[in-house]
Amino acid sequence: MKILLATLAACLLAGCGSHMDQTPASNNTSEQLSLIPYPESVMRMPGTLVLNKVVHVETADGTETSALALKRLLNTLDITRDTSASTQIQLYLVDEPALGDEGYRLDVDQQIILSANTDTGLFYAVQTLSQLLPSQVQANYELPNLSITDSPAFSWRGNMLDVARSFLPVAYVKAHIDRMARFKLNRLHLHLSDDQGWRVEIAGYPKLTEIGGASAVKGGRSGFYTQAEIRELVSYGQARNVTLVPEIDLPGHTQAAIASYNELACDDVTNLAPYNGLEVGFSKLCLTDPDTIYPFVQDVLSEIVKLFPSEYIHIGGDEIKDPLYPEFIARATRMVSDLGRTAIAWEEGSVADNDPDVLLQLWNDQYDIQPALDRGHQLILSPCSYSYFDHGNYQGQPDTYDWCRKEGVPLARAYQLNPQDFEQVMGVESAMWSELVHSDNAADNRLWPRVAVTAELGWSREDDRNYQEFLARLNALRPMLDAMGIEYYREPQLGW
Ligand code: TNX
Repeated sequence: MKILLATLAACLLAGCGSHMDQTPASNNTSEQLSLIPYPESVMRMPGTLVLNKVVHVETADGTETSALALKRLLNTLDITRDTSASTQIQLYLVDEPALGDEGYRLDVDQQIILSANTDTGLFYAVQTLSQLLPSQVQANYELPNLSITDSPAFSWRGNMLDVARSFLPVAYVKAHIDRMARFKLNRLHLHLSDDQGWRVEIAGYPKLTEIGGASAVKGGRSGFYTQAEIRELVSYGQARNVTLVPEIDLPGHTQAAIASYNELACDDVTNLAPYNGLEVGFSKLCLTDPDTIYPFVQDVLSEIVKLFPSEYIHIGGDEIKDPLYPEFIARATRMVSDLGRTAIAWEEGSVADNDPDVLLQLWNDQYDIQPALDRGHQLILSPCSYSYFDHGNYQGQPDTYDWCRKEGVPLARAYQLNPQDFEQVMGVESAMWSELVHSDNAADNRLWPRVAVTAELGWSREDDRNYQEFLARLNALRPMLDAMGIEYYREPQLGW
């Protein structure tokens, strides 16, 4: 119905000849636009718009983020702005409930018209436009006449960087935010603490970064983000509609905190040293000493919410066995809600008595999450055999894990995750753990091109997804990845 109405509207706007080619997303490969994620509805009209190097841009009030994104796009293509130019690019705020908070329409005809209910929607229209245009400066640009109406399947379209095992510098995180935004991803989950390192400055506990920030997994990078750097990253993300979601992993995976403040461990714990190994599941805050650990957790979370405006704060909760674990998780998730936010916990946290608005992040394919669904929890899907990008791009890739799937997680496998098979889904998130990923180039290799899969799973509907077409579109976007400086894995299925 929506498509029909859109067709009618486009007929009225464009004049409706028998030659009008309404191309549904998935049945005509040669006609597909090279877009990832693939939009909800694409109509191609005959003809093209030739975009000279001068355009007239008109923006409405309240479109600052998208207008800035458009400006950056035009700058990279050497397109200048002049109010007397014949080609116009217009950014409109409209009131069309069907587009939701993030949807948009992009019409290319005599002019280029971007419409959305929100600045965010317009930002995504600009990203679509950027994928339709080449990545390199040309003498002029040609766009097919079209009308795209688009909105995401899921509100949570995420990627996780483990900066705790091996640190990633501010410049890398910024580049990653830019790359995510190009694919309409909107949640960057930062795994900020683990056994091997503590990566965020906490003013009340300076040793967390003096000691905990100085260690890393063997061969990896140490370091931490100052609070000023975190603020800088948060606002960099805001300007690109990427929310930074902090994770402080509790109460396990805490050796770096324990090495910094020994009193966080129980008295009988003898290993209080910084850790640079690969084991998981050996450290924990002393759950029988609530007077010590809860004030610490409270103070840290209080500072975290001041730094990160994200509605959701991740408290970890993975891989620990302790009789007091459920009580800890319930207290920690409640602390987050008392701070005015909502907690996320890894799937194991579902054993605790949490409020049903707590989000659960599923990571073991086989985990029985049904009881938590029955209590009303929503899920972030990160099942490891599809979404763990520390696993190989191919079986046996050096410096990759294969504990979850011995064949690794090739591009095709990642694409097979069908979020629509699950219930109560907030969205999808791929994860790059960094025990074995120690440099920017290695991170690029593990993340790309697989993150493009996450983008399509999070945005496009099941009917609009087709792996062969995805490959063709991704291949066409290779120059864009190159222009962004991505040292991607040269995937043989793409002929790279
Ligand atoms: C499991 S997934 C972990 C991480 C490791 C990862 C390696 C999860 C919540 N915990 O601590 O880094 O496996 O693939």
